[in-house]
Amino acid sequence: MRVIFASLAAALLLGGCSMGSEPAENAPAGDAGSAGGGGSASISAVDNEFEPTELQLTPGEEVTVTFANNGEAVHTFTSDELGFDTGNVDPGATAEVTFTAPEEDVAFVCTIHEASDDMVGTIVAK
Ligand SMILES: [Cu+2]
Repeated sequence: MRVIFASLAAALLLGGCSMGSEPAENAPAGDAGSAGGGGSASISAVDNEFEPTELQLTPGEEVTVTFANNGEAVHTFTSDELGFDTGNVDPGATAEVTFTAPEEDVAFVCTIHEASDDMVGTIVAK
């Protein structure tokens, strides 16, 4: 009994505010095209904002995000918290970053336009 109560308490602590909206299992079942088991997503930049500004990712999943710069200025796709940074991506170029999707919402930025144009977005744990 004591063990069960301890587990419940731990689950409550870890669950935090995501309780109630968290799917028990969200494995993509029949993705015939991907061989690696990780997820993928894409995002682009224009001058000067991200499109879209939110990326919904499955927490704990290793995901490769392709970042396309569709603007005429240099942009980056960067999150210090998640440890990825495309560095400067030239107009018309793409870059990929791979990271583990976070359990909670985490911001990403363009380091060049974060301050001047509020060029930021959010990775949303779905
Ligand atoms: Cu930018």
